[in-house]
Parts: sequence; C-alpha cells; structure tokens
Amino acid sequence: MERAKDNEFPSSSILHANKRLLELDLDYLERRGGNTITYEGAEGNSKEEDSPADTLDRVKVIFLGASGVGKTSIIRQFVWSEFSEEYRPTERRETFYPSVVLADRLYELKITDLPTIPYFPVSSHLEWTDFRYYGLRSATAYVLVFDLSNQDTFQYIRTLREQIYEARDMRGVPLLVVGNKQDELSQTVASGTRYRDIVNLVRKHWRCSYVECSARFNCRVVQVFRELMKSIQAIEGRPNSPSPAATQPMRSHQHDTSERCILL
Ligand SMILES: Nc1nc2c(ncn2[C@@H]2O[C@H](COP(=O)(O)OP(=O)(O)OP(=O)(O)O)[C@@H](O)[C@H]2O)c(=O)[nH]1
Ligand SMILES: [Mg+2]
Repeated sequence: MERAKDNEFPSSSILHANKRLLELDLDYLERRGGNTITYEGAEGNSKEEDSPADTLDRVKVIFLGASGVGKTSIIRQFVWSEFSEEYRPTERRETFYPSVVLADRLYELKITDLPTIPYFPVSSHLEWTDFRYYGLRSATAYVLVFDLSNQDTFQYIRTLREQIYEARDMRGVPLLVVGNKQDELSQTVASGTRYRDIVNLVRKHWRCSYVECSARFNCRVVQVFRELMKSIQAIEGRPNSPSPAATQPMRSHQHDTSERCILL
C-alpha cells in the first residue's frame, strides 16, 4: 500500500501546452441525423464492452471536460504517477481500477476517461445510441475539469453540468469541479474578476467542492480524489444511501493496478 504524495510546483514554470478548445456542440443531435456512434477497440476489431471488473459494486467516477484540459493527465498522475508533456487526445474509453483508503474505509474505484462528449445524454435511449458502454448516466460521481490557463474551457463544463442536472436526479450524486494547470495560472488572471466569478459560481451557487491542481507537477492531484471520496462518504452516511463499495481487488485490462492502493 502506498501513501499518495503531492509535489510543490515551481511557481515560475510556465509550460506551453496544447490548447485545443472544444465547446459543447449544441446542434450535434440535429446534425447527426440518427447515426449511431460506435467505438472500436485499440486494435480496431472489438467494440467496447464492460470488463469483468465492471460487474463489481465499484465507485464509478467519470471525468468530463473540454478537450486538452488535462483529464487523462490527472488520472494517470494519480493512478500511475506518470505525466506526459505530449498531447494525445483520448480516442476511446479508458478505465482505471485503483483502490483508495479514506478514514479506514477501502474503496474500489472505476475511473472512466472518455473522448470529449458533444453533449450529455438526457435519456437512456440517447445514451444507448450515442454513448454505448460509457456509463454516463449511471456514474456514482462526476469530476468536471477545466483549464485554469484557458478559462473559456469553463463554459464547456458549465453547459455540461446543466445537461447532467436535466438528465438525472443528482441528489446523492457528488459532482466535483477541478481547475487544472494551476502551474500556468498567471497572477494577472488569478486576480481578475473572471477567475473570481468562476470560483464564486462553483463554490457558492453550485455548492460544489472545488480543487485547483497541476497534473504536470503532481500538485494537489491527491486532493482531487480526497475531496471526491469525502463527498461520496458524506452521501453514504445518509439514510437510503447506496451500499458501500466492494473491497475485492481486481485487475485492469491494460495496466495491472491490483497492487495499487492509495491512502488519501
Ligand atoms: N502545464 C500543464 N500542462 C498540462 C497539465 N495537465 C495536462 N497538461 C498538458 O495538457 C495537454 C492535454 O492533456 P490531456 O490530459 O491529454 O487532456 P485531456 O483533457 O485528457 O484531453 P482529451 O483527451 O483530448 O479530452 C497535454 O499536453 C498535457 O501534457 C498541467 O497541470 N499543467
Ligand atoms: Mg484525454
């Protein structure tokens, strides 16, 4: 079992990251004209389906956000302690199965990293036709990520959040907002009204947990998951809450994460 570590990041470091912005595509449904999107496996010969690990009662966490904000980087930094400067857009669903311990409780997580979605499905039918096997509407919790150095990416999660709330009853479903690339947040932007408005909106109006982190420097990445698990624990404590997560370790289909148990 290993204890998670956060690094301090050098405040002077300004890195040049790929800033491909993706707005939520609100006309997508009209344009697609009933075509079904299918997702091929890495070898291009198999459709994505649930792995045996998915049959467990895991805590299902889905990361969402505009393209290039650092969703994959946050997850990989947390699960594998690795970071790549190179930008490789996520092209198919990837799942990670770490275990975490918070306040003497062991949780088996299933973290899903997805290609950027053009909209959140409001019905099971749309989920089946457009986002099969993504598990979008049945997640235990959502992590919405934006890029602090490119605050236009906040609009994506703002619209997405509205759609999620329209799509399902969010009572008992934690939603965490993460501002990533804190290492690229300049003083000018951090003291600006736009930045303050975003933080205010998330904390005061949405009443959401909010964490700023840098996947690049592994700064407060653990805090992201700590806040997430605290929200989940808070909900578990309520009457009629879902049953606790299973405790049996399982293997990921890509990397062997069965030995990874991270103390939060
Ligand atoms: N400076 C800096 N760069 C980062 C950070 N996190 C990610 N990046 C860079 O940002 C780029 C995009 O990161 P990804 O993790 O692939 O972003 P993503 O949200 O998964 O992108 P999609 O899969 O296209 O949706 C990569 O070049 C990363 O190296 C960070 O905290 N700081
Ligand atoms: Mg990605």
